[in-house]
Amino acid sequence: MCTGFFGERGYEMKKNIDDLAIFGGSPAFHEKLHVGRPNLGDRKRLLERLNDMLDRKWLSNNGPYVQEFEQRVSDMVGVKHCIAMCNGTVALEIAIRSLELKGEVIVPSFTFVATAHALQWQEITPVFCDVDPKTHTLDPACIEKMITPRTSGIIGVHLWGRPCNIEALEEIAAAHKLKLLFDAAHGFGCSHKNRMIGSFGSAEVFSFHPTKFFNTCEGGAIVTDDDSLAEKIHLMKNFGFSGYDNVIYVGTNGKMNEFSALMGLTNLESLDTFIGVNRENYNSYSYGLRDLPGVKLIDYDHREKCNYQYILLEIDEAVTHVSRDQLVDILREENILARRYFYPGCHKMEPYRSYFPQAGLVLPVTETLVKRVISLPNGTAVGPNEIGKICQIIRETIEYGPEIKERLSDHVALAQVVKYFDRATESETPDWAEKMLPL
Ligand code: T4K
Repeated sequence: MCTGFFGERGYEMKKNIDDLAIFGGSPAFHEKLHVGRPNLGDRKRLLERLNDMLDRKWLSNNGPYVQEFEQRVSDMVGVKHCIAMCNGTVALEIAIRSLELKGEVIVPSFTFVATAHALQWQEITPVFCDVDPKTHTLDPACIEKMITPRTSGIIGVHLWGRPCNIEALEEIAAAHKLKLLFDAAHGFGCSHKNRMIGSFGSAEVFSFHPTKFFNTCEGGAIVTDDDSLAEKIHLMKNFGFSGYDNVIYVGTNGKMNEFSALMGLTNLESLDTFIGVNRENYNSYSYGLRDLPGVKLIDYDHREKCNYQYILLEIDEAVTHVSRDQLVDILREENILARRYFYPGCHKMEPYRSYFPQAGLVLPVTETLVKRVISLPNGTAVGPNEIGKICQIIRETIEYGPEIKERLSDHVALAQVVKYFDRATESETPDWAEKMLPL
């Protein structure tokens, strides 16, 4: 037993390993700390706008708040067109369709499954390509190997808000006459070489889901500088209507409603505050986890604009002894609901797992990352106190890694025995259980 656990470092809550909630201690937090708690702007302004909307009785279909929101976003990103949508997934589907992608499209597997589904939904094959181990975005060196005569485009994902290797992707797309689209679901408020994300490729797609650093309740947008593409997208997101009774295109219902737009306008007014809080939180995590062997905190390029939304760790089990999954279990028991974004990788999800059972062979970096990455709480719902405690639990867990790992395997064995007895009709302890348990 190690007596110095937590107590010596100024936190009263844990004195030894037994005090970890996973071994029966009280959780470090009474309330659950979520990854992806929504950031909310000024409530008074929100309610004023809501009342205005109710008085006006204009709730959807290109209302005044949607128009104002689109103008604000396109000004901020520095593009000619922003077409607001009901969510990021539908925005991706419409962007893909408006660009006339077909056959095969190259995408990372290390992304939220919506990137792949938006293609498959339209019977376009997502061809999974590996990512760069440093940036976690498409590895240009791998893309060329995946191009076939059926390839029509590339979708780069600015994962965690860190830009893809945009110049390399542009070069490959131009050389092979492929369309280039970016899934910028994480990239709102971020820049690349002092140009805002949203202004690259043929078009880019944002998500404004509550788990994003900026939200419109549900929502998304396509941003582009291409006038004819924008016109097509406007038609597609509104059933193909070009004026009353005149349908000139096949379309769907991708419209953003007025409530989402007014929520967006209100949250835009607090954007700098949200970024400031995220940056402070990132610095607190950086300090709390400094020099911790086997634990790497995500790097952001501080010279660029950045939303600092994802507090991502890579856990090298060979050094930490405790695995990523064990760490997630430990934290969850403490009411820190860490997430394994984006486990297990799209290629391991259906239907892709059945379509491409061998895909993992060409995705060695993805396969490693999905086993290492852990996402921690961020945003206005946490501050330095919570982060201090979270870091301390991680630090001590890793410092006492071998001992905790051993205890956890006893724990698993105990759970197996309990399960066995639950099922067994006889009350005898099985031989294997007697050998495994320190009873
Ligand atoms: N491309 C990429 C790269 C994406 O990451 C996403 C979405 C998309 C495309 C598609 O955009 P959208 O169609 O979603 O606009 C979440 C989100 O559902 C998803 O939007 C997001 N990416 C993905 C990264 O995360 P889950 O399964 O993790 O969500 P959930 O419900 O577990 O929520 C996470 C945590 O947030 C929970 O612990 C509770 C908290 N939460 C969540 C909501 C919705 C709240 O506190 N309040 C809330 O209202 O997928």
